[in-house]
Amino acid sequence: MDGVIIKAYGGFYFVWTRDRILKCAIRGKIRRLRGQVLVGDQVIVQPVNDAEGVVEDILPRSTELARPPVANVEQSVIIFAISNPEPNPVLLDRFLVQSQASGIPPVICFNKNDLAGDAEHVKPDILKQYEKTGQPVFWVSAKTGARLDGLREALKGRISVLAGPSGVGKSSLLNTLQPGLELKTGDISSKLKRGKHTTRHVELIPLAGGGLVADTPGFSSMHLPSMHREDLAGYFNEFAKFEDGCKFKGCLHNREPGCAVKAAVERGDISALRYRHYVIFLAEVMEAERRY
Ligand SMILES: Nc1nc2c(ncn2[C@@H]2O[C@H](COP(=O)(O)OP(=O)(O)O)[C@@H](O)[C@H]2O)c(=O)[nH]1
Ligand SMILES: [Mg+2]
Ligand SMILES: [Zn+2]
Repeated sequence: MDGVIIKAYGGFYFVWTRDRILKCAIRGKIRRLRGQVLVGDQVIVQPVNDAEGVVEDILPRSTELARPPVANVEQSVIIFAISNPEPNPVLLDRFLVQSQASGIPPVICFNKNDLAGDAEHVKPDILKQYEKTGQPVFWVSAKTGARLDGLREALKGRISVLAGPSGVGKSSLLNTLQPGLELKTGDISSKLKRGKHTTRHVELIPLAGGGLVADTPGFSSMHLPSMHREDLAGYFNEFAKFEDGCKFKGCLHNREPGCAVKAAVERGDISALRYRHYVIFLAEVMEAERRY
């Protein structure tokens, strides 16, 4: 039968077969043939009893994420809180670019909407601009469980990774989606104290509604993946419909005259905030190009 590796521990692989989890050894021949085994790998298993089996083969991967190391990820869920901690839109855009550049389509989830009544906390207008980026946006509350249906639907039948800063409620969301899970959650200060020494072993969590989710600290590198300067605009989806109007082919929408993207920003058809982030990232990409 086939399954997905959801955890590696103590030399064993835990394989989810849709109705159970089998603790499996792997044939030495397969390990030699296929190299590193990753969480997310699709495998063929031979059950030896109700709880144990042997991995007979590993199927080819569709994607391979380096950090966190997970195979066959089909979607990232980029989570920010509308407040506490204050959302950082440039970091959100960085996650959006990193995910797309890794070949993984992102969805956006804004958590802690129960705090929306708290005027001093929230800057919802900034976050509302993300409704226009072409990525699905879910406004939820892990605390009250409000409006989780859309997110639950998006997770169904796929392998997803959660990404987002510490304290935005990634683990809380999974606990709410999957009662009984009881992942550790906590306040931000205690997390910072625990620091970088916590082991980052990756694990996929099977959801009752269908789907597998990795609760990870997110893309741990803040650097943009290496890319050509011309590629960056492709990760700002709402630029696409204006690009044909640029005077120069290969326009970087930066200092070129006759740029239709900049004109759209001036008219307010493209968010000025998003455009500013594009210009920041463009400088980074060009700087990296110079170094290599
Ligand atoms: N008010 C509110 N607090 C939340 C919500 N979700 C999580 N929290 C709190 O935010 C803190 C961090 O949550 P946690 O799930 O550990 O965040 P993670 O670091 O992203 O996994 C905890 O104190 C949670 O109780 C929410 O929807 N509303
Ligand atoms: Mg967590
Ligand atoms: Zn242009």
